[in-house]
Amino acid sequence: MDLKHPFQTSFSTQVDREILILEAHGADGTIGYSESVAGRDPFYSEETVSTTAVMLKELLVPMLIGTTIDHPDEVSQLFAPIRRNNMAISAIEGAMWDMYAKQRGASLSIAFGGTKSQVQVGVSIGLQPTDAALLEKVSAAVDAGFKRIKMKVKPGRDVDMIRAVRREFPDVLLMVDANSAYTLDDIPLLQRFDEFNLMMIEQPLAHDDIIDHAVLQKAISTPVCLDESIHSSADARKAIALGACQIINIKTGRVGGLTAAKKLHDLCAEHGIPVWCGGMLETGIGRAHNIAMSTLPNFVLPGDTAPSANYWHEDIVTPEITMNRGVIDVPTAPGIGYDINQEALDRFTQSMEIWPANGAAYPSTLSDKEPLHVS
Ligand code: OSB
Ligand code: MG
Repeated sequence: MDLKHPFQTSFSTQVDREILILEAHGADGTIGYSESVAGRDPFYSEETVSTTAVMLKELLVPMLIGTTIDHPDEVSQLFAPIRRNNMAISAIEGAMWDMYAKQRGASLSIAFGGTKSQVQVGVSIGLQPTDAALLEKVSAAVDAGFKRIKMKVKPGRDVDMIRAVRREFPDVLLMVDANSAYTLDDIPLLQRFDEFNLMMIEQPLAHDDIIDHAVLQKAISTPVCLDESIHSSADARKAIALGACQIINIKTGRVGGLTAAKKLHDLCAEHGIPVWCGGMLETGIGRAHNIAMSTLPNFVLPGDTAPSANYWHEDIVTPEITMNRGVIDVPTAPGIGYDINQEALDRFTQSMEIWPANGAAYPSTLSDKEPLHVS
């Protein structure tokens, strides 16, 4: 799917997304939907579309098929012996959550234990070629009512750029995301961010670091938020104990699913660490899961759950996800709460693979598709 605008971070420029969509067909005909957030390249994390497909096909689906699951938490338990591969696990676990909610006639939010009927929405703005182009983007985002603005930064596109935005927008809730572009040698530079009253700086240091972030947090007043470094509740516990961050961004894909995300959320709540929902340029399917997750009570900061039109010319859910002045009304229909735009999904689908359960019959429309070759 082509993005409306290229999305540039310190690690890559994305112009489109290749996305693995998973449909889980229940014996009763219920279909659960989910999306793997893995990218085409292993630049955000080690997982990719291909590794996700291999893990699902060769390991996760065979483990799940034939297993009786009474609650999606059991999916998380079933896969607990597997090291990492969180995005692949999250994809299959998310589809089971959707199916579970639909079978109970409950929205995913309610089935999951969410408590909010609306979620607060921020926007993530990629690196722009010039400050003027960035100011235009920020201005449009402020006009649209986003509850906070996040800008990507990297060495050479930081202090002067942030100053230019702050000068024009002195009161807007502003934060930056470095996606691991700095090192401890940059402490003097990162200290200069302190004058801009940023809500937080997200993942300034290495993707696999917790210790250096604790050193940095002691040297700057801007709160550090961790993204890439946190794959589990255990990671979060260590980061909190060391003082490596004051805020955590939770992404279902990165932490291995909704059940794992809730555990992490609860741990953060116990320690007074606010959380927010990160984004991975999802389609409406992954976005719907993110919205449901954001209804847990400790998601107190606006998330990267911008509406469909921020990313896509056409989304694969219907109605598309919309917001009103930075607020999304949580859907109340069963499961993810949005229908699939099947015509669009079929049009975007380049290949499909069916993993049958014990010889059960599949709708012929599915088997018409070209198989996906992952090896
Ligand atoms: O670091 O939060 C990130 C997109 C892809 C990979 C990593 C990140 C992002 C974003 C975009 O910041 C968030 C969104 O989906 O709007
Ligand atoms: Mg981030």
